[in-house]
Amino acid sequence: MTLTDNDKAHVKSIWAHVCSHPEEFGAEALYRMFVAYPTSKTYFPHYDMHAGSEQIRAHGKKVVTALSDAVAHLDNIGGALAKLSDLHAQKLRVDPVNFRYLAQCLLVTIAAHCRGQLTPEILVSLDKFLTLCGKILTSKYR
Ligand code: HNI
Repeated sequence: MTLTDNDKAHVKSIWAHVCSHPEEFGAEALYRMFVAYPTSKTYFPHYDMHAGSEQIRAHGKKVVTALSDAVAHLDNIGGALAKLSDLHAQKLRVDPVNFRYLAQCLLVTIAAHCRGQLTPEILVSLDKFLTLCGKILTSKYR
């Protein structure tokens, strides 16, 4: 899967809203994932699972910041996410299905806060981008 120039422009335009509030968007998406897909919680046994907990906020910020780095390098997302790709495949060993869950919850969070800006066309491009990031983060599994 590749992003067209149109996709790249769409992703950059919507991400401008997201990256100005990384902790808020990230924490809400993570909390939504934990509630909607409880099996995803098994990777975070050490976390306080209450909405807005310090750990969820800190981790949410890290996730969105990593995605912002990918948005800044849309022509080389693999390079931008290379270290995280090693970490998730070799150390964390997260079941790939969870990347779909998180992408879904990020989309819902962005839809809830960016309403008018998230046109159907931008939604398609953003979904492609998040799917691509998930593919890259699970590409080194063996
Ligand atoms: Ni993920 C750690 C980015 C999906 C489980 N993850 C990180 C870190 C970043 C990150 C950044 C911190 C690395 C560091 O400290 O060096 N994760 C991302 C991104 C995505 C993603 C960009 C997808 C878009 N991670 C997921 C998913 C799960 C997941 C879907 C499981 C449901 N990640 C983890 C766990 C850690 C982690 C577990 C360690 C967290 C901790 O606090 O110990």
